[in-house]
Amino acid sequence: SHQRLKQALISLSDKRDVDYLAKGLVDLGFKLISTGGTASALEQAGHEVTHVEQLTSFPEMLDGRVKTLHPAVHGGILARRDVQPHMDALQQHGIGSIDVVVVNLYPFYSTVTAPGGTSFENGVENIDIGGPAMIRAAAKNHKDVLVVVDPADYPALLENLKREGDDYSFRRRLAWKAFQHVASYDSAVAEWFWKNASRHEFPPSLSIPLFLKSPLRYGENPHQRAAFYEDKSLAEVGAGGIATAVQYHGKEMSYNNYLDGDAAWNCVCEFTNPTCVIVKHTNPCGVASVGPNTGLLEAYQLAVRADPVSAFGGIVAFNVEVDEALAREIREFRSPSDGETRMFYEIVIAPKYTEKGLQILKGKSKTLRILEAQPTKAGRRSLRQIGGGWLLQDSDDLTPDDLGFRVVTDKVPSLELVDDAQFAWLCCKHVKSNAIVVAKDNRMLGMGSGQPNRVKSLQIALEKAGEEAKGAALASDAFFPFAWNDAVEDACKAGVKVIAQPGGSMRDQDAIDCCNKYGVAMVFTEVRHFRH
Ligand code: 93A
Repeated sequence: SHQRLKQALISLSDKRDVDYLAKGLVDLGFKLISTGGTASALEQAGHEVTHVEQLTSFPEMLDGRVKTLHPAVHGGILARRDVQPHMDALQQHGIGSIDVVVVNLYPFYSTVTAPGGTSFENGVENIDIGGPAMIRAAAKNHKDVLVVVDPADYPALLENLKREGDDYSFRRRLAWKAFQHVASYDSAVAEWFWKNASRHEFPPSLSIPLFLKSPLRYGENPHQRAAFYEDKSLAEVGAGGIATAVQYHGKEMSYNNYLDGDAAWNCVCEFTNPTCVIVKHTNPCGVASVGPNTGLLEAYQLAVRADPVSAFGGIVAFNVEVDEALAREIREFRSPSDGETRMFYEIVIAPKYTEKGLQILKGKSKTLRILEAQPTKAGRRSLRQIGGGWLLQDSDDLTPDDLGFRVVTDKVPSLELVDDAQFAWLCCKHVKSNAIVVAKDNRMLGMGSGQPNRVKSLQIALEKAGEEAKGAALASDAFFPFAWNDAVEDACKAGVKVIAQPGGSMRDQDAIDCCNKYGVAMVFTEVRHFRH
């Protein structure tokens, strides 16, 4: 709607679709202004370009650190068209106004996350200063300037410019995207500096660069809207995990799939032996490890057997490659409950698949989601929202190797039983409190989760383990406040041979006395694994 010559400033690191953009702008009567590399690209595509240096009468200097940081650029962007003194000032200094700003920033992310890494100096050089300054200036003056930071918005920009009359809401939306873009960018820079300068300081930096990965169909329930954001600062440390998994097959991942998939994957990554974990509603309901001489096939079967009813519709995760034989077993295995129904799963996750294995799994069903993920690294932060704020904690990274399993009873457990107790303890860590796990020979026999009452969790776990509880190990995520006629005595009566718990209750002695009476071993870990 302006009579004067319209100008667009284009300065891009990601030069995708620049020719399309330039053509569209030129057709609409725009004059193009551009920086070094972008100007060359435009000229090569046959467009006429004003170089920023012509505008500023100043050369690009300091190895390009100062290119567009100049009043001839920023005055042209920031001047308010409806304020006469602003326009007079532009006139006085011979500055033309800039109506469209298209900028994307130095690729800081891909540089600092490049495989093989990069030097600190090179990371610093890739921090864009002039680009964000232009984006912020244009977004601030969005009433008069259209600002685009995403090539996906080029068509909408051109459409909008073509249309008669001004769409103020479009301008505002672009401004929002622009500030969001710069904020994420600066968060990434801040995170990276924190990691390089003071990663051991606590509390840590919380400038998390979140990027929308995909909208989700819905949240935990269909009436809740939902979306999935990726924390790109994690890519830097190669954190792995479910967010960066590759999906080979199946229906699109849902909100609950991500939650449950995360739980299954984090749990299975804990184990060093070949292991299968089956998760239902974020709780492992089947876990089995096998030694190097037994096939993973057996781990899978044992994991299902721990609780076939819960495993149905669950998430199956492996920490080693899924081959043809295993894939066939997953496809064909019938529920041990009735020996007939084929098992149904939401997701299979593994670090790798053989070609044949993948092909066979794809044949199980159209919907089965097949994911390949990289091991989740320790040292993550756990963040949870509460009303009015966020709670931060380190992720719970302790493993049985970090703990002493101190024997406190007359009965000393055999080495084999200590192994069972450690296995049960490791499973327990991934079960919602109050958590009780019964295990033997590297497999979970039963678990009780999420009960507000420890006795109830214990009863559920023992019930699931059934007769197999006899001679097994039992782990509790926290201490037993009572023993006699309570959880400890129930466990002893069920025939477990060793109980692992943190200890620390006022009535620890009752628990010990009770175990002594029944000839059961008890070990204290002195560490608890609440998971609320
Ligand atoms: O080095 S800068 O921080 N200083 C500047 O003045 C400046 N102006 C534009 N970075 C600057 N830019 C960035 O250069 C843009 O954000 C864009 O990413 C890139 C485009 O450079 P070229 O056109 O030379 O490829």
